[in-house]
Amino acid sequence: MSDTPSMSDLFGGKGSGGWLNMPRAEINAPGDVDIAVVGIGSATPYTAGSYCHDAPDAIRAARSWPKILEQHDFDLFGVEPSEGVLPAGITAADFGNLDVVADSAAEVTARNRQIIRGAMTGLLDAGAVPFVLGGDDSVPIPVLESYCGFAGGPISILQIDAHIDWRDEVGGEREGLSSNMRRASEMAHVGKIVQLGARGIGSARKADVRAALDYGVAFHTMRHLLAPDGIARAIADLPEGVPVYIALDVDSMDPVLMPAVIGAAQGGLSYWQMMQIFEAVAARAPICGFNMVELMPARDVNDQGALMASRLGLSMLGLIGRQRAATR
Ligand SMILES: [Mn+2]
Repeated sequence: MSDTPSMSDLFGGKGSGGWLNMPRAEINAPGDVDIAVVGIGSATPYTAGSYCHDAPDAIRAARSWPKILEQHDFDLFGVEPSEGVLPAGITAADFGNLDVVADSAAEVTARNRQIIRGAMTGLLDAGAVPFVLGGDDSVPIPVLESYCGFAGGPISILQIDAHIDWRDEVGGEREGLSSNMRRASEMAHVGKIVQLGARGIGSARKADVRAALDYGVAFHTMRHLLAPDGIARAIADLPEGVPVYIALDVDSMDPVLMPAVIGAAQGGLSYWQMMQIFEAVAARAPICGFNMVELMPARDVNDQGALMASRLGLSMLGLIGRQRAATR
């Protein structure tokens, strides 16, 4: 650690709570919290390793000083005076990290997915909005499976990612990080899938793009998002009022802004474009879940990636909070 003062040093040291110094809670006793933050370091890593396993704690460490949620946030509220990030009466808690293991052995990953489904189902049954800090991009598969009995009915998915993740399998693994949207498309409770930000070269091949188009995915590639009204047109493809799950891969951002990724693709989203996307979704449909995956702490530079991830999460938290408050 360096001796350079941090924001935490300036504004009251390290909090004793969870991410953003939220109260901590137990996954086995969800209570009636509105927004449930859960760290899920691993689900089904490839044999190359679970390189995002420590991301939830890196995100927590980046921005968690006392009172942070009670300060005024100019990104969410401009100069409209606010009491803090969450509206009065809206609660959020950090449920810590699930007891998953960073190992690609089949029996381990099957247990990881079972643990994840158990935790998510419990939170959804309690009426909370799951807010997942991953983990690699295999984490959303068991999370999305958990919506099969969701009281809100069928869901849409908004994926924000440089990569489309439509591989049927990679090296025989069907539950891995390159297959999440393909697996989601097979779930009976998943309807419209809108995918934003595709660019560059990832694992996708001709047949994968074809399968996604055949399913009816609305693709808005990075190039299209940059066209006039590109973001508004993309979000208009989400069915209005249908609960939407937001699957965010942080490599959707430009690697200059988000260095802590394994799949860096040039020409990505900026911070304010991401804010525009978040605000447009929040105005379009109730957000029934959120995941932020693929932060790779070993690739980070001066905590820049972790700080960005924490900031993006903070914005999403505030928007979900406002949505919940408006429907009370
Ligand atoms: Mn990706």
